[in-house]
Amino acid sequence: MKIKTLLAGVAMLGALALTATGCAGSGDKAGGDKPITVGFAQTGSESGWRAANTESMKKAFSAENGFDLVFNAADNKQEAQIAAVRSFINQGVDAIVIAPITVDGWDDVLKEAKDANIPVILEDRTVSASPDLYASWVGLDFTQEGKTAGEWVKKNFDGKGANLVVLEGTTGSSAALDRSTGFNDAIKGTDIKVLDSQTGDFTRDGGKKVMEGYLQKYGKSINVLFAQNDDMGLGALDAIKAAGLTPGVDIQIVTIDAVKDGMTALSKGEFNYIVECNPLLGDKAAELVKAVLAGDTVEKKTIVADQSFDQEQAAKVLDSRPY
Ligand code: GZL
Repeated sequence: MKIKTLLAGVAMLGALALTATGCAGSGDKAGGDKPITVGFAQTGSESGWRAANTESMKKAFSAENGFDLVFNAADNKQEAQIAAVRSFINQGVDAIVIAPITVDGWDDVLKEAKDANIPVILEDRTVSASPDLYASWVGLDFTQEGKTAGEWVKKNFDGKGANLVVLEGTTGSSAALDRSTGFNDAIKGTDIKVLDSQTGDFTRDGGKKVMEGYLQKYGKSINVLFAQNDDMGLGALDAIKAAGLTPGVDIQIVTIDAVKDGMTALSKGEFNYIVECNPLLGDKAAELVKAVLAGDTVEKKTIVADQSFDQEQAAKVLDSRPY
């Protein structure tokens, strides 16, 4: 990797060379007493998952851990997020962390960061830009999450002529794209009919509005809902109850995330199955920033493990859940 090669070469030339190449601070910043300034471009505050992820990142990039965090939440708009990254570059931060709202559109600003010799770490979602443009990514296996949800639907509904509706996440996000891929692969070849699939943008309000439309159009013919995050599923609960139907019984619900409110709904029998998506990525992201600034070789990808829960398991673990 360019930065590492540069540092390795310069290290042999001694301190003077370090100053000459502008890497002088890099080594100090990783281990010295000067705080590491990190610009973090968060998607926004669209869901309970995002709140837990933001809390994890702020705790990890704290002053006592040697960081000076510049935080920006982009209100789920990619153009605002790219503008935030550009402002971090102009501020001359030591490193940038991004939770990219969508996969496309990152090449130019990532090139600008590279040209400014500011390493970028991705957390949570991924991008389509070349891996040469960022130092590392830490996140989850969204395809597997979708597959696990699909396997539960197949196990419980194949052979029954069931009708399914889907609440997709933010259009163009790797989380929504990959969950759809994994889910659709899992139900391929079954007699489960997908009546409709629209985005609720990972929000409760979005989930409620789209579910209201589904209920008007398909009514009681809907047997199962796959919501690509808990928050859209929680919004759909309101619509299902307002239609006089019993969630978890008339319409069975599988979601992804396993945040507190989702696990509560699952333990109460309103949801039927949840696939976890671990938001606690801050410590690993902070470890990667320090390693990259120290010139260490880092893994290009780190995938954090997930688990899944049925109603009985949720009731058992609810009080001990970390988020
Ligand atoms: C997944 C994350 C998704 C969550 C949603 O890692 O990107 O975004 O599943 C959140 O709850 O809005």
